[in-house]
Amino acid sequence: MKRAAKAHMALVLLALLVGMADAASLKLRPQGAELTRAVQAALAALSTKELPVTLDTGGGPVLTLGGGAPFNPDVAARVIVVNGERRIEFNPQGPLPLAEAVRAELTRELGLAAWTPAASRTRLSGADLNGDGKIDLTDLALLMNNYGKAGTVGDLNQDRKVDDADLRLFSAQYKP
Ligand SMILES: [Ca+2]
Ligand SMILES: [Ca+2]
Repeated sequence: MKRAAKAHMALVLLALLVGMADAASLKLRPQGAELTRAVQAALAALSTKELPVTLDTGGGPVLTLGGGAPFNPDVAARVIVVNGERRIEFNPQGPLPLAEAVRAELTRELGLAAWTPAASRTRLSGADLNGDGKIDLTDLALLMNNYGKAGTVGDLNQDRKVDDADLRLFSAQYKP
């Protein structure tokens, strides 16, 4: 049997299993209630049942509404580095509503193709193993090649081995 056919069969079998919900947590440190709400609303718009996207304020860039220096009135936000710490400052009088500015900046920060659940799943689930922006049978073939091995390619849950748990995570993200 060809590898793709074998992979496809594995997937069909897996589809019968209950998909294990994964989650992506993003390290961001929004300051203040208004900005925190805007960030949480933005992440909620990325979330799906298969891949909830949650906020982890234990690290990552600091997000502030306003900054230490005056803004160019044309910019919605700017990224600066203070003492080695990355800060994203949003212009309170900027050209975009805060919710839009947050989405635009985080789209760039996270390297998303768009602020959509599909783009977030591709970028954040770890299932796009070859990094080509699609989750497809090529990725499943890579996973199957490493199945049963210790390694990182195909290790979606990062426990340093590639096994059924990773295959279940993959199948939860794969939308043919
Ligand atoms: Ca891929
Ligand atoms: Ca694993």
